[in-house]
Order: sequence, then C-alpha cells, then structure tokens
Amino acid sequence: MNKNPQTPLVFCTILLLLKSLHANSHSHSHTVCIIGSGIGGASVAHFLRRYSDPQTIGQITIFERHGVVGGRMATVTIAGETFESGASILHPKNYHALNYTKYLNLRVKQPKHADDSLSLGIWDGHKFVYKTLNSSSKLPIVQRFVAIANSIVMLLRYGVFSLLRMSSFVEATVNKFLRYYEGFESRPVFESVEGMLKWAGLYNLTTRTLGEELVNVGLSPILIQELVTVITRINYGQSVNISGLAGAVSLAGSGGGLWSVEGGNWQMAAGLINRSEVVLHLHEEIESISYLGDVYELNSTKGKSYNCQVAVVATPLDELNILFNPAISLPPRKLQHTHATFVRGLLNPAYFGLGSLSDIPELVGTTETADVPFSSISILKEHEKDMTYKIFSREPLADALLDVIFSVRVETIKINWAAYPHYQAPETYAPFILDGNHLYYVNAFENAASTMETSAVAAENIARLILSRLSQQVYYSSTNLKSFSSDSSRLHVEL
Ligand SMILES: Cc1cc2nc3c(=O)[nH]c(=O)nc-3n(C[C@H](O)[C@H](O)[C@H](O)COP(=O)(O)OP(=O)(O)OC[C@H]3O[C@@H](n4cnc5c(N)ncnc54)[C@H](O)[C@@H]3O)c2cc1C
Ligand SMILES: *[C@@H]1O[C@H](CO)[C@@H](O)[C@H](O)[C@H]1NC(C)=O
Ligand SMILES: *[C@@H]1O[C@H](CO)[C@@H](O)[C@H](O)[C@H]1NC(C)=O
Ligand SMILES: *[C@@H]1O[C@H](CO)[C@@H](O)[C@H](O)[C@H]1NC(C)=O
Ligand SMILES: *[C@@H]1O[C@H](CO)[C@@H](O)[C@H](O)[C@H]1NC(C)=O
Ligand SMILES: *[C@@H]1O[C@H](CO)[C@@H](O)[C@H](O)[C@H]1NC(C)=O
Ligand SMILES: CC(=O)N[C@H]1CO[C@H](CO)[C@@H](O)[C@@H]1O
Repeated sequence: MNKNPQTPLVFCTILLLLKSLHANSHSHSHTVCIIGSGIGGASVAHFLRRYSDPQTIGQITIFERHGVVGGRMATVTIAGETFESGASILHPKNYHALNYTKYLNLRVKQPKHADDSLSLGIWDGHKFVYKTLNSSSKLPIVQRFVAIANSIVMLLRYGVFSLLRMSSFVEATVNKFLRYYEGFESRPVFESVEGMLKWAGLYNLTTRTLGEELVNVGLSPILIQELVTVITRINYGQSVNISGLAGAVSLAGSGGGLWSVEGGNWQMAAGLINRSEVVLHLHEEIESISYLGDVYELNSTKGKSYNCQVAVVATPLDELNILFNPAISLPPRKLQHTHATFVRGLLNPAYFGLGSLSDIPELVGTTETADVPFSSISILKEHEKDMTYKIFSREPLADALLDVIFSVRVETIKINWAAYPHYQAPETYAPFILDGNHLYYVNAFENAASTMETSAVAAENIARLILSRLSQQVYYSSTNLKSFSSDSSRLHVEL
C-alpha cells in the first residue's frame, strides 16, 4: 500500500509542526481571573469559553468570598421548605436565563398563582386604598367572575387609558432591550455603559425619573402614586424617583409569564461554572488587585497571590474595600439595602384594621409614606395551620414590631441584602474598562437596571470586549506570529 517511502517522514514533520504550533499558541493563551461567582461572573466565564478557543483563553479562575456560588441568587430554608431569598423572578423574554436553563437541564417553575388570581391590597399605613376581592371559591366560573370584577375595579380606579399607556411604555422598553440579543453582524462590542444604552435607545430613560417619564406619557397621578409605587417598592425597595429605565424593568417584572428555576436560580451560576472549565476558589476573598505591567496580581485574605493577564470584577465595588494599585476612580454610588424577613406564623388582622385573617390580601403592597415600616408582605406558602411570609423593608424589622404585625410567629429569618443601586436620574456610570488595560467591571451596568438578566447581558458584552481587545493587542504586538495574528483579527471582526 505504502508506495511512497517519504510519506511517513512528511507525516512526522507535519505532526511536529502541529505540535510546535500548538505549544506556541498555548504560550499566547491568556489567563483570566474573575472576582465573584454570581450570574455576572459565571456568565463571563461561559461566554469567554463559547466565543473563543483554548489558544486564546487559557485558565479561568473564579474567586468567591462565600462558601457557595450564586451571590444575590440564593435560597433560604424555613419550615423545612426552600425559597428564593434574593433574586426570585425572571421575565419570559430573559433569553440568556432561558438558554442557561435549557443548556443546564434545569427546570422552569411557574409561580403558584395565575396572575389574576393573586389577591392584592395597597396599604397606606392606615387603610387599604385598593383591594381586590378574595375568591375562596374553587369554581372556575366564580373565579373568572371575580377576576373580571377585579379588572373593572382596577380600570375604574386607575383609568383605562392610563393602564394602556403604562403597558405600552413597558412593552416599548422591553423591545428596545431585545436588541442586545442580536447577532454579532449588527451588534457592536460596547466599551461603555452609555454607548451600550444609547445604541439600544435606552439611554434617555436613565436621564429622567420614572415618575417624570410616566407623567410625560400621560399616566394618571393616582396610578403612579399607588400601583406603580407598589411595584417599584417591591422590586427595588425605592420610590418612583428611580430612573425611567430601572422603573420600566421593574414594571416588566410585574407582568405575566414570570418564572424562576425549580430548586433555585443560583443553579444557573453553579451550572455555568461547572461547564466552563473554571478553577473555582470558594471562601477566598480578593483584597487587592495590582497591575504589574503585563499581569494583574490578585491577593486574597488567605495570604495567597494569583497572577492573571485579564482581571474581571463581577461584583458591585460600592461596599467593598478592594485595594487597586494603581488606584481607580469610580463615580459615587450607594447601594439600596433590602431587608428580607421570612416568617412562619400568622399575620395579625387587627394590625390592618381587619376582622379576620382571610381578609388580608395575599400580597400587601405599600405606598410611599413614613407610616409604613415595610415595603411588602406576601404569602410564600399556606400550611395547614399557619403560613410562610416574605417581608421586604428598607430598615431591619425589630422583633417588637414583628410581634405587632404578627399574632403568631414560630420561625423568623432575617437577611440584609446590599441589594441593588440606589437609583437616581440622571444616572452616571462607572467604566467597563477600569484602567485602560485589561481590568473589567461587569457591574458598571447595574446603574441601568439590576437583574439577573441584565447582569448576563452585561457579562456577554464584557466577554466580547475582552476577546476583541486581546486580539487587537496580539495583532499589534506579535508580528512574528503571522498565522495567529491573522486568526485573531478575524476573530475580532466576527466579534
Ligand atoms: C432581595 C433581592 C431581590 C431581587 N429580586 C430580583 C428578581 O426578582 N429578579 C431579578 O432578575 N433580579 C433580582 N434582584 C437583583 C439580582 O439579584 C442581581 O441583579 C444579580 O443577581 C446580580 O448578579 P451579579 O453576579 O452581578 O452580582 P452578585 O450576585 O452580587 O455576585 C457577586 C459575588 O461576588 C462575591 N464577592 C464580592 N466581593 C468579593 C471579593 N472581594 N472576593 C471574592 N468574591 C467576592 C460575592 O460574595 C457574590 O457572590 C434582586 C436582588 C435582591 C437583593
Ligand atoms: C440561545 O441558544 C441558541 C441555541 O444554542 C442560540 O442559537 C441563541 O443565539 C441563544 N440565545 C442567546 C440569547 O444567547
Ligand atoms: C434622547 O434625547 C436627546 C436630547 O433630548 C434627543 O436628541 C434624542 O433624540 C433622544 N433619543 C431618543 C432615542 O429618544
Ligand atoms: C422624589 O424626588 C422629589 C424631588 O426631588 C422629592 O421632593 C421627593 O421627596 C422624592 N421622594 C422620595 C420618596 O424620595
Ligand atoms: C457538572 O457537569 C457535568 C456535565 O458536564 C455533570 O455530569 C455534573 O453532574 C455537573 N456537576 C455539578 C456539581 O453540577
Ligand atoms: C501581594 O502579595 C505579594 C506576595 O505576597 C506581595 O509581594 C505584594 O506586596 C502584595 N500586594 C499588595 C498590594 O499587598
Ligand atoms: C369575595 C369573597 O370571597 N370574600 C370573602 C373574603 O373572605 C372573607 C372571610 O373569610 C369572607 O367572609 C368573604 O366572603
């Protein structure tokens, strides 16, 4: 068969050539350190792997100060059952989260209530200014009738046109956001949050407050003061003084088709990290990041030191003491703290001036007033004799106060979240590239809106930004590696 004796030799030469090429390119693969294992950090790792090869991106290391991954996606166990304690709901058009769920074989969980069957009351500290009827009937026809009656009450109070204008404002904003899922041909790599928002037509919404924006589009003042305020207080713990964009995102999170991941949203981060060939360091807090000329040196509180060519900050820096060398400068930003209190027990109807427990709506929202110590109370689960509730508040709830609001309290768990930015209008933004080199900041995007999906969208852009800037660097700095650099510039064009 082997008529040409030279074939084995040629074959060997090719093998050697391939091997040396491989070794060469490997010496040019870049190491990446990511600080934070929330959906932002996990998404950066995922998209770096998806958009590049091992010749470009070598080892990826994620540092997490806590013993679990997921960050603000976390669960709490009360009365033997597990609930989301941080980020809980996803929108039907959160396409990265949907893709993650599919890719990781996780299951979608629908909320226990169809949207029109959840009873809602708006509490102003003295009375319910608005309350849906409670239908205890199991007959579908009765439920349907109650739902219609509730719709009529709502339309009468808030105005048909105001409600329609509100929903078209939200829809228009969601549609603009969908541009971030466009392909690489039409979607550029963004070097700044402003650029990213302007491209999608969302920037102006961050220059005015939600209140101003909604008055502008013609909403009735009562709709803004009641229903809209209830929603921004639940989702961001803040008033309608948040930016129009954060407000639209908040309102979108009160519509239909909402979902979560069965067993906990944190599994998205866990799964992405598991599948992205990441070296994960749990219980390891980074306390300093120093640029040494060609690498970043990350020191941890364990006294260890790690070198990486690319460093990604995937956590809000506002309440951290990471030492940057050289120093970086960020616009001031405060985080809104949300206290999530989980109670197994029974609410006290007398607190709400009501005669019986079943008169208390399943979701109690609140207006913007100093007279209410909480933002919302909702029923997570009805047990045989009592319930599990979730309360959001801006300040911690003292036990003495809880004993006034509840007539029975068997178990209480309190969590203080540094939850999301305290929004303002006009917003200012930290840069995505913190030092002009390869130090990146995913959570600069949180001033636009803070959600699991926006973190994923920002992270996807950061992954593209890293690859695009690395390929430019290689292109300009290595003239001797022709094939590699031309490959990289092609990568740049594709990205
Ligand atoms: C109560 C609450 C309710 C919310 N509800 C929703 C909701 O319904 N839907 C929604 O989409 N979003 C919601 N959000 C917002 C959502 O949780 C966040 O936008 C999102 O999870 C942020 O993800 P991240 O990866 O950017 O940051 P994080 O999840 O905060 O991850 C950062 C990680 O970095 C770690 N870290 C910090 N410093 C260091 C260090 N020096 N060294 C090592 N590790 C470090 C932290 O421990 C953390 O794990 C809610 C948030 C809260 C608090
Ligand atoms: C979701 O996954 C599909 C299939 O892998 C892919 O075609 C699509 O672009 C992904 N969507 C997003 C938003 O990444
Ligand atoms: C945003 O506002 C500027 C200045 O008011 C205006 O010129 C521009 O057209 C607006 N852009 C959008 C998308 O509305
Ligand atoms: C909202 O902003 C207005 C104007 O700055 C201010 O008067 C009002 O007190 C703010 N409301 C809240 C609840 O912060
Ligand atoms: C990690 O992913 C693999 C599949 O790639 C799976 O078999 C394994 O169970 C996963 N491990 C965890 C802890 O999720
Ligand atoms: C980080 O650790 C290294 C090695 O221990 C040390 O030389 C360096 O000074 C440390 N950097 C900072 C900023 O503390
Ligand atoms: C409409 C409706 O079903 N209302 C009920 C709400 O709950 C109270 C207390 O159980 C009942 O008395 C009402 O009839």
